[in-house]
Amino acid sequence: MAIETIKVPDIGGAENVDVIEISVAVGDTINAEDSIIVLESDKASMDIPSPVAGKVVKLLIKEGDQVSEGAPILEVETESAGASSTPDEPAVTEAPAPAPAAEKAGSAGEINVTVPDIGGSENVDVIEVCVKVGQEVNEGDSLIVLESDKASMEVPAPHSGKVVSIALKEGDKVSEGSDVLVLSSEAAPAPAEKEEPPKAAPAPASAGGQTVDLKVPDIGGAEGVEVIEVCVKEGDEVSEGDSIVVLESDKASMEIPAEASGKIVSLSIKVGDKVAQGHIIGKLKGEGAGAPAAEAPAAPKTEKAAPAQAAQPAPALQAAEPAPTSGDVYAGPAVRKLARQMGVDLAEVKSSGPKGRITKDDVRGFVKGVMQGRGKGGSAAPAGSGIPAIPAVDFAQFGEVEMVKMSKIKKLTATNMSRNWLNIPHVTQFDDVDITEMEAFRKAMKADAEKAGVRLTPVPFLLKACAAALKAEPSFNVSMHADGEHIVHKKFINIGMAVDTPNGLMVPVIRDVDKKGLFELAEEAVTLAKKARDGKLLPKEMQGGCFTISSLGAIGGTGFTPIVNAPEVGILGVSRADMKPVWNGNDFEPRLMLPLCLSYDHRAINGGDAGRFFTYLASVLSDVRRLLL
Ligand code: CAO
Repeated sequence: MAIETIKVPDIGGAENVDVIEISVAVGDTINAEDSIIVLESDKASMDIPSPVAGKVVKLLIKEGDQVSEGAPILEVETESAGASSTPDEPAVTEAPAPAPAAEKAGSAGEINVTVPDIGGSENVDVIEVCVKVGQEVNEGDSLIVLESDKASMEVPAPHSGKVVSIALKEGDKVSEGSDVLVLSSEAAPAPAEKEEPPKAAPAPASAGGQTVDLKVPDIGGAEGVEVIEVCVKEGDEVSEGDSIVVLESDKASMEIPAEASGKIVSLSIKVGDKVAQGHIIGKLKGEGAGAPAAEAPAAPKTEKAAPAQAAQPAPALQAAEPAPTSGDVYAGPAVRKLARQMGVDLAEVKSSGPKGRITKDDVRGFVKGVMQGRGKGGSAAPAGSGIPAIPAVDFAQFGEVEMVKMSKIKKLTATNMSRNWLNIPHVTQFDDVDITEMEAFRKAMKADAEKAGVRLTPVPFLLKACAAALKAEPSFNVSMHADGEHIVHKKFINIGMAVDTPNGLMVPVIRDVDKKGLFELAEEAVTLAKKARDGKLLPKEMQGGCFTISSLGAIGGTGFTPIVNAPEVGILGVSRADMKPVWNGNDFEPRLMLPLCLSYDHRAINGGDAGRFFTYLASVLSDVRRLLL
């Protein structure tokens, strides 16, 4: 056992760098290369990895401290005195520049593409293979994506050609020189001349009181790069190095810093513009008097570039990150990796770190929030669904308002409706069904029904007809299994009936509809509807439905699009029957037409099934004698 003091490694000469996150606590067991703290300069944020494995016994700094190379960070109890506490190699290195994949001559017309210089990183994970054998690629197309614990980077094709074979797969570990793939090319170039990392554009360190153009510096030859954020506005005072705009290509995002201190006189680009090297961003009036100062390098910094080489842009970084929907996403590599592992879009995460930086805890908190929100309900779309929330409005500003608390049932209905609407790809089909004969029969049977103590409305007929259609077209009597891989076919026919109650919508379920007569169904429908309105339904009386009928016939309307009552896959909406002139081949005849709308879950049911179900249902309602067949 030995106690090692871990110190801040070479961080590119940066001094008094803020400690913005301590990633470990006393008592934690850490592995070599685990991130222990996050530092942030004005140019970059960087995870400092532990050079040794062991148990953290003492923290020697706290968040908010400022540190330079050599500052003690923490003490680790290790198995034995081993690695130097201040590694020779800088612990934080710049992620590699976007050098195209290296290439070696293979057989005639074929080039063996290898991993280029990736900043000395070794055994870097291949997290994505972007091409397939046989695929034509253009020079610069991404071949693979690599990810170390410090950065993710795309390896672009060194020239155009066809992928002949691929030498690696996702999950492999590679270093500089590892074989990537073989590329055939009619004009295979001579062995690659490795591209130099893009040079910083010369720029005046001070404009010396003069008005100078702010230009996009050398951004590695990238063209048509999108401006995703303009960080300043006209009249702003900026210091040399302050970010003016953020650019994002499909391979990297990079901040363009001010080349000198001064005042922004004008801006000539806006978010969404596409730019390339030399594009004029705006004009800057320099501080003080005098001629422009001597040329000094100024270059974009990437979000992940470590200060050790921050003056060199590395636009190949970040490609594997989920593309932020906002240029404001501000997070270190370890946080980005965690977010990617958890499938979190950082643009949706609320930051709590200094200067709006997203921390690991923010990502974890976001995931926790999403998980806790699941099943809890609420009428809004779940966090993380990507659906923007409906903004809160103070309606009192427009006139008098009254706040009424939603009943439990209304809240539950809101949750279920949102869930079903968002989860189910709905299709709604409409038809007008001739129920002239059915209505005549119903009226004829009314007296008998009353003698039997029941009220015969159209609903029992609809129940009976739907049961027959579910039997004839069993594709509607199913549910999607939660595993997403099975369909559950039901051998029973229970039908739910939407009931409008003062407390909200309730759906009691009538069991074994296919085995019951019209009077029995009428009686049960009335009893359950009354129980629903009196708030006396038992949970079991609302469970086990295979299909739902939502009748607005007594209320009115000519059609609507009912929402499927998951896990059922179909619902019949019934509107008000009306006398309509129907062409019988010779004349228009007055017929009682019932407008029906059938919504179904298109994951489980296809249009053909729905057409057959609906046609059968219509035939039964048009001629109820068919129910006897
Ligand atoms: N067209 C014309 N008249 C109709 C009709 C239709 N489609 N459906 C019912 N009627 C008539 C009935 O025949 C009855 O008249 P008679 O007494 O002369 O026979 C009258 O309207 C009243 O019927 P009812 O509402 O008492 O009974 P019902 O069986 O038609 O409906 C129930 C029962 C529980 C379905 C209904 O009361 C109800 O709550 N409907 C609302 C359902 C709902 O809210 N759906 C929307 C859910 S999604 O938001």
